[in-house]
Amino acid sequence: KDIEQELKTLNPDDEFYLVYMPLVNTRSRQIDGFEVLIRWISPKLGFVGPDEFIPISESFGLFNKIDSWVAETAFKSYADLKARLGRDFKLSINLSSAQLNSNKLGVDLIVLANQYQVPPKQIQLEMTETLNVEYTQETDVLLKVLIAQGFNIAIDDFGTGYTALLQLIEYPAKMIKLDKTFIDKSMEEGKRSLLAPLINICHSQNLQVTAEGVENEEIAAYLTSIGCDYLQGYYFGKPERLEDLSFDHEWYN
Ligand code: G
Ligand code: G
Ligand code: MN
Ligand code: NA
Repeated sequence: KDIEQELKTLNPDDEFYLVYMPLVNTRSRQIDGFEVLIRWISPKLGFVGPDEFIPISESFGLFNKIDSWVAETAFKSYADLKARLGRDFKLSINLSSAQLNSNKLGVDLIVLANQYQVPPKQIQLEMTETLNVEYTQETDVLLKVLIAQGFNIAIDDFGTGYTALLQLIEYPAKMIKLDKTFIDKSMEEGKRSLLAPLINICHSQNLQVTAEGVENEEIAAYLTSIGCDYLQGYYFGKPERLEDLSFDHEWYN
């Protein structure tokens, strides 16, 4: 109730901010991009996590505002981040499933990418619960328009129960992101044999694979050995505000 009220009235620039989490390419062991995550500190409620406020914002139709703010703020930072990094990189943003039936989102993304001169091919759009929600004609059109513009679609949180393998293959995505809980389970003795075939199936369908929640070198090395394409996790970097990202690590060369 309070969350809803605060979300309705806040000025996003005052209360939201973004944190950036590195995406590491397993072949080069270099940073190839960042996933952008939203954070909210409310003067009244304190820190509220996205796990809590995103579902609420969706149920009250406030998500358009939040997604557009995230996209705009992330795209605005692209040129600066590219200059600091010294090369091009991918920006990955999470989209709310609640919006995937509206073409407002598509228009916003295209306009904003153009306005801030971010090539859509450098942008990855992560979608989760969508796969749960009905895949409507509108969703299909929206995704095809975005893909035609060059945007990349990723399926987020695979392994948490929402996505079936068949849906995965039919979805027009280029990337699948394996959730931390799924990676952790698959690393247990006796279960390791599950991961490599899954990665092979993805590759056979032209899907690249990102593993999330990588916390140490052992897991990183193992995932690399079975063909995982990208790694993400605290081992390579926690989500940090732009000004707190430090580029002196070996994976930033
Ligand atoms: O970053 P954290 O682990 O607290 O994120 C919790 C959940 O909220 C994750 O599922 C994440 O994908 C989602 N999330 C974080 N930032 C955003 C955002 O900017 N937009 C959307 N739609 N979801 C986000
Ligand atoms: O749903 P999504 O994968 O977008 O959520 C990303 C969230 O997962 C981040 O907010 C982050 O807090 C959490 N996360 C990412 N990497 C790690 C990790 O290596 N360890 C732990 N414990 N949490 C992680
Ligand atoms: Mn994500
Ligand atoms: Na997510």
